[in-house]
Order: sequence, then C-alpha cells, then structure tokens
Amino acid sequence: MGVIRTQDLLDHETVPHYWLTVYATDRGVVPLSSFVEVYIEVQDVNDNAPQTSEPVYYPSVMENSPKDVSIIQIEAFDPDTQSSEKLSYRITSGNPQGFFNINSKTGECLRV
Ligand SMILES: [Ca+2]
Ligand SMILES: [Ca+2]
Repeated sequence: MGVIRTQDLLDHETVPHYWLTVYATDRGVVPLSSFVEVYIEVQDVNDNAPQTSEPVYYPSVMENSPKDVSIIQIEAFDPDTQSSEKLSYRITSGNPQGFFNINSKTGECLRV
C-alpha cells in the first residue's frame, strides 16, 4: 500500500490544494508501471484573527454635531474562508456615556 501522509503543517491560506502524481511499479522481470493523479484539498479551519486596515483610526467629529452622524467605517478582513462575512463589531471601552454606537454587522460608527 502506498499511504500518503503529511510531513509538516499545511496552511489553507497559503496553498488550498495540491495535485500529486504517484508512480506505481511492479517487480516483474520487465517492470510495468502506471501513474495516478491525486488531488488533495486542504480544508480551512478558523486559525486567523480578523485584521483591520489600520491599527489605530483617527477620525474627527464636530462638536454639537447632531445625532446619527457617521464618524467612521471600521473594516476588518479575515483570511479564513468561512469567517469574512461573519465578522461583527462592538465598542468595548471608552464609551461610558453611550455617545457612540457601532453597527455590529457593518462596522459603521455613529454619534448617537
Ligand atoms: Ca478567522
Ligand atoms: Ca484558515
């Protein structure tokens, strides 16, 4: 039997699939052989955290600006196939008065 095993960690984000060619040969006096193609799909797991386009954003907003003024759109990217459209956003600190709101799906931050 010709068992194919991994020799190292594979990464779906680097190489999502492999085509291997395997050569099988017998031990006849005049050996006969054949080739077979093996397609290996590297399945994705969630092994990357989402990344924003900037580490820090510096938007500004006028004082006295009315409610629901859009301040910034935070955009994050996740290299994992499954997670990109499932990102959600939340303000975790700095907002004790509740002056700001972020749309959990779109990342749009509003003055509320
Ligand atoms: Ca991810
Ligand atoms: Ca992945």
